[in-house]
Amino acid sequence: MAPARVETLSSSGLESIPLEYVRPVEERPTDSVLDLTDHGPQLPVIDFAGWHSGDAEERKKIMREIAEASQEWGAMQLLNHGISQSLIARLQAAGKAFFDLPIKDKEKYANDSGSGKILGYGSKLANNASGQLEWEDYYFHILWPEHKRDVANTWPGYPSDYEEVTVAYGREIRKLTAQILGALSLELGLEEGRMERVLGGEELLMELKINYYPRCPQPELALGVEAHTDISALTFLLHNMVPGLQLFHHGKWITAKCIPGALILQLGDQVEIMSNGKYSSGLHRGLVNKEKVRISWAVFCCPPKDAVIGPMKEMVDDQNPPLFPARTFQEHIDYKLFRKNQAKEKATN
Ligand code: AKG
Repeated sequence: MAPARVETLSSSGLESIPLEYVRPVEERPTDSVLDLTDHGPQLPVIDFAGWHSGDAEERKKIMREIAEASQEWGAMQLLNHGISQSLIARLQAAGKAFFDLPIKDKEKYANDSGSGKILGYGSKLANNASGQLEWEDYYFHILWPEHKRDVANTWPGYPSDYEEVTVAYGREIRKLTAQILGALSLELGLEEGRMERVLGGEELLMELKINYYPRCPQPELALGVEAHTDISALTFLLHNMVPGLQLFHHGKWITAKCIPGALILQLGDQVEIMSNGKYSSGLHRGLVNKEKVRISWAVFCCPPKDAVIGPMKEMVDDQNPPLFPARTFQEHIDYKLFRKNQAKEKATN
């Protein structure tokens, strides 16, 4: 049976959310009316403008800032990242136009994640007895490399410029990925191309997930995305300037400020593993709200499924034993799913 779309629930005018969306007490956001005046610690903001300046000192400073944010937060906001604001505006307009379609038109692109067809329009399926769900619908497809994206069968066919703008955005994110991985490698004392090569080089995979979070009548009970670290190496995130992303920092959930023009960069598990814990994979979650639809665009940069990722040999010695086993990326995905299901089973027993 096709899962219920969260958008259908939201637009039905219901006043209380179905039980499957009610999070356990310990997961509920205590700050669902987000306090954006909080003057406490904030996600580091890094101005990338000087990267191409040819000034070696400026480049070193940016690399240092990226490495510090990667150790301390596992996430950062990047300003002047080199992707034009007009391209970003077109990408966002195309994604929004798709989600503005009536649900019956979006259903033509529905995935069937229960039977392993994960690409396309979807909503989370309850994958065990506890049946816990997230307050979002999404669209998920492969963005890169070109020979792995099946545009005709797995991308939205509407609006007409979706493919053109999304391909152009993918090309820009691919360049930025190489630059960030270069900075992270150099800061570990490695050769600039080292991490990118381990992650598959030309075969590095990029997947786009458009997260669509409808208005929620009880945001204090629900989550748009539950707390997790990304399985990817890097994740680049854009949003429609509606707050909701929170990062876990020193025991507290911090709401990322909405900064015009910024791109949020999250480090995922693969970078944490390769660096043997020198960089951290940031724990984060997504909140929803009563007033506004939130949309985010996440590009997950991942190794190919059969690439074996473990701590890089340069990161390991007698004083620094490996903190993680080497696994293929597919094994890592299975391991995380298994652990999550185990935790849920424990919670329901
Ligand atoms: C995810 O898609 O994995 C996210 O964490 C999305 C976060 C957001 O929407 O801000």
